[in-house]
Amino acid sequence: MTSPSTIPQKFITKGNQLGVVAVGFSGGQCKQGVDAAPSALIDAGILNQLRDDLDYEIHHDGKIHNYTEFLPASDPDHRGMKQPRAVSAVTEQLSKQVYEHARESKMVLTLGGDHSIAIGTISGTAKAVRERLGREMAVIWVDAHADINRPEDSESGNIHGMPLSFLTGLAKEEQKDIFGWLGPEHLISTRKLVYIGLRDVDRAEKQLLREHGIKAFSMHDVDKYGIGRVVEMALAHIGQDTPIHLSFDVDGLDPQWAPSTGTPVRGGLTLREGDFIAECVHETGSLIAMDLVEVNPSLETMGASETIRAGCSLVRSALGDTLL
Ligand SMILES: [Mn+2]
Repeated sequence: MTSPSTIPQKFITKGNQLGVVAVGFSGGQCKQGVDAAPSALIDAGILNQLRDDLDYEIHHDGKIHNYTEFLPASDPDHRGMKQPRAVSAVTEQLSKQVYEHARESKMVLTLGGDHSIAIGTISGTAKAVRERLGREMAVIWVDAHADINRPEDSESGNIHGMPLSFLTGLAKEEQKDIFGWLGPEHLISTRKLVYIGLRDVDRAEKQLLREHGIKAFSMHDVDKYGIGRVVEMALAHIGQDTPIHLSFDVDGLDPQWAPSTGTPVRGGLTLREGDFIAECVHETGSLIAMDLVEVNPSLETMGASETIRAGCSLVRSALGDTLL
């Protein structure tokens, strides 16, 4: 059984109020189906559980946003990026939605969608945190992939592999309708970014991580130190005086636990390790927002319900569910 969290919130005054944005968007990659994740997660009862078991007051417009009204008629590749104007337009809208919740000092939960949507979510919370608290926030990025390719470094051109290059300012684009809306208020520092779970990192990404001294705990580190020590080191790097945005790609988990995802990679986190990360981030009292992305219920008939259940568990854990 579950009960409301007893952890005091350090950076949000309305910690029991949860702004929810459901994003049915798959344009940051090429596989259909990841846009169906929010409704699958909601049908599985995630919002009811958060309301009934964890006592959150849910602020959700009841919609699964697919932003069709914002999609451009024509969207040719740019610097190798696929569907750049669509991803830009969608994330710009999402950024405003997340900002509106975060500005009111609520906890924010975004259900994706592919990971390109983090350009919207993180820019929205980063802006709200700057305005409301006058400080920078940190991002914990749990993922098999580093998602920090600059457009020219990407082999696939899929923007879900690039969000962190734009969010850290390592990639820039002058063209107004292709992420030109991102301003300094939307960005995060490479010093405030921490990865957990990496195991499929491109060569150019490895170089970026090294050059910029970005804190990253790969599966090698999880094997070497254990998940307890890894999370401890990740949180120590961030420090206690910094709000945290947790961006959780379900492919951070091993395909054994989350097979229904676009780019599964073997050798990942167990579901317990994933829940443990989420529980520890909640315990800090510093969590202000969470994304759950890349659940794709259409990819595996057998594994879809397993993956959805895993996703629900990660969200509950981050929002205060405990084993005891
Ligand atoms: Mn990702």
